[in-house]
Amino acid sequence: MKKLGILAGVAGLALTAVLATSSVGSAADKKLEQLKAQGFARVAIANEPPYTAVAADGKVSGAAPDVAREIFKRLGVGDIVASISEYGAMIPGLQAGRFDVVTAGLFMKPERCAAVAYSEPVLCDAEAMLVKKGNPKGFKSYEDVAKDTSATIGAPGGGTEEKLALNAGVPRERVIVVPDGQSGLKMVQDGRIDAYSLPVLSINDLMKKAADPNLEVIAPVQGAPVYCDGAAFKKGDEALRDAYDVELAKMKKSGEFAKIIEPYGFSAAAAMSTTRDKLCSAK
Ligand code: 6CS
Repeated sequence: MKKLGILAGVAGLALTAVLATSSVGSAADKKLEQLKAQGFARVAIANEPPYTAVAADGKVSGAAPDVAREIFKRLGVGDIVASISEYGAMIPGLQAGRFDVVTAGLFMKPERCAAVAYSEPVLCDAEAMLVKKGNPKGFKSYEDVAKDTSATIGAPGGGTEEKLALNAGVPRERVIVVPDGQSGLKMVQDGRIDAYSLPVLSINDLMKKAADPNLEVIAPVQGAPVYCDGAAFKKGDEALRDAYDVELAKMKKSGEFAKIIEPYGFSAAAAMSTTRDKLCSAK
């Protein structure tokens, strides 16, 4: 009788394991099936070239959405539909179910890694500042802005540069929230802010399009880390995130990942030289 009891116990465990696996499996399938049925994945972007861009005709491009579009296609999800969001509103929007994923260059940092399920790294970049020609206030770092009690710096609301400036000691009232790149450029041109900070490739894109000889780019901002983003999924959608990572890894291996992001100025090697775990545990 004892043997029978043990056998029944083992069978019970095996059945639980099968049901558990199938329920995890069905969780991934459920979300992915839902996106397949929907025909598209709703992505949050910021419209900050070359990370993300929306043309006058509504066409969405940029390195982050282009990678996402290709991966979702491989997962059987026909396309992506983008909504423009401020960086600080992306994670709350994802958690509220307004987006299926954030593909916007949302840099991985421990506090964000605690709030979302990031993919492996996609786009890496250093930080920059746009200033008047000649860098009249001699900025090299966010600390330099803090030390100059009359200096103001513009940055995206809820963005990394805003956080870096505040953490460097720039008082809240001297960190100006700027809604987009064009506004930041104009505010520097008009002398309403002394610097505007975004990642290097974003500032370079603004500079190239403005072609204004009275502006200068300070890059990289001394003391600021090189960050990498990933696609950010809602906590609970880890199985979908894992499916996304499988395709991302294949594209990194085949060279297709580099083909998409490098024309935008990003380095595939930089993204492949690090991992989500390293970036999410960075001090
Ligand atoms: O992740 C962020 O917060 C930053 N990422 C980009 C691509 N631009 C500015 C933003 O602050």
